[in-house]
Amino acid sequence: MTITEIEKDFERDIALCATLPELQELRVKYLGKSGQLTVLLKSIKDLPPEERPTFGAKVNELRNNMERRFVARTDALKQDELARRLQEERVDISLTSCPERGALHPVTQIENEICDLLIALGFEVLSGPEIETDYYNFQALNIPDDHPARDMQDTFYITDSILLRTQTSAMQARVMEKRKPPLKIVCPGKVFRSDSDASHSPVFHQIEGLVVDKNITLCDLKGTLEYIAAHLFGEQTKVRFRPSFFPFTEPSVEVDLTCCNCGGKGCSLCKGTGWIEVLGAGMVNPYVLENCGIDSSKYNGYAFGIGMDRVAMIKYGIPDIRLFFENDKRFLKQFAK
Ligand code: 2NM
Repeated sequence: MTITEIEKDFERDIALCATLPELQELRVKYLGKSGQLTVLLKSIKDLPPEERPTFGAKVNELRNNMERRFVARTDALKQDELARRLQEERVDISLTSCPERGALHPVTQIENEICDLLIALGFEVLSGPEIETDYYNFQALNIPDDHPARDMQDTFYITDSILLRTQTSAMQARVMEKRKPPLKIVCPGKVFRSDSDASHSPVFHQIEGLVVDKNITLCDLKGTLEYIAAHLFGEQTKVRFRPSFFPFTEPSVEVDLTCCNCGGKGCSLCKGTGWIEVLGAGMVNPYVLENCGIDSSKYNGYAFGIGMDRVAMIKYGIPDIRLFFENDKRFLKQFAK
């Protein structure tokens, strides 16, 4: 083969060469030990001496040119290979790099607000077990065996004497039994009752306050509730006591606040009355104190219980308590601070 023929073949071959192994084969074909160009170079000895320098120079020129072409083609194929891998092995790191930011549940926000207000008055925040004994949930709190609150319909029983607490005051009975007065405690937490509609959920959140000391009066209770009401619903909020009955308090009161929606004029939220019932309270029944080993001739106290889900419903105009327990992010997001 002549130099020109080899050069023509080489140009065609290298143009068709699409991979690095193919390129390596090509190098062997032309520049290997028995490659076409090598063979040509070896044939130099068969030429007449005067033709050798020109021939040698031409072959060398072709070989140098081939080397340059191999280098250039190798670089190009490596570039193609890199681009292909970058495309194929692409990982979208943006997918998990930015998790959504969480926020406190609206009822947790109310709980924190009320706890902070009471901590400022010197109350201690305590939590107790959600699974309680009949004794602490009912008997110690002066709820007799035949009281309607004990009915199987209202209480989730685990055994005859173990149940899901229906009120956080069960914990307060434990504390009164263990410690000596003065006591100033607040117990927030989940409570359970077998009841379900737009305003009742089988699990809801209560916060109960208890003060036991000497010479406590209903005025102390009212002052504390006015302070909480003013901070939760606004400075202008008024508090009203109506006589009521609870087994664990005597006297007992139901507590109304002026409607935070209309300011007392009357609207659909307060059903035209200007007042909304928000909590129950009273002076701790002396029987309860005695049940817990506190001398009721020396000590007395007040207690109150607030349904925090109800407070959140009133404050934010939420029509159905069950929304708090569905974990629908579209609902919960609205309360993110
Ligand atoms: C209420 C209403 C009235 C209450 C009573 C007690 C205790 F432990 F002293 F007996 N704790 N909480 C109480 C009183 C709770 O909730 C509507």
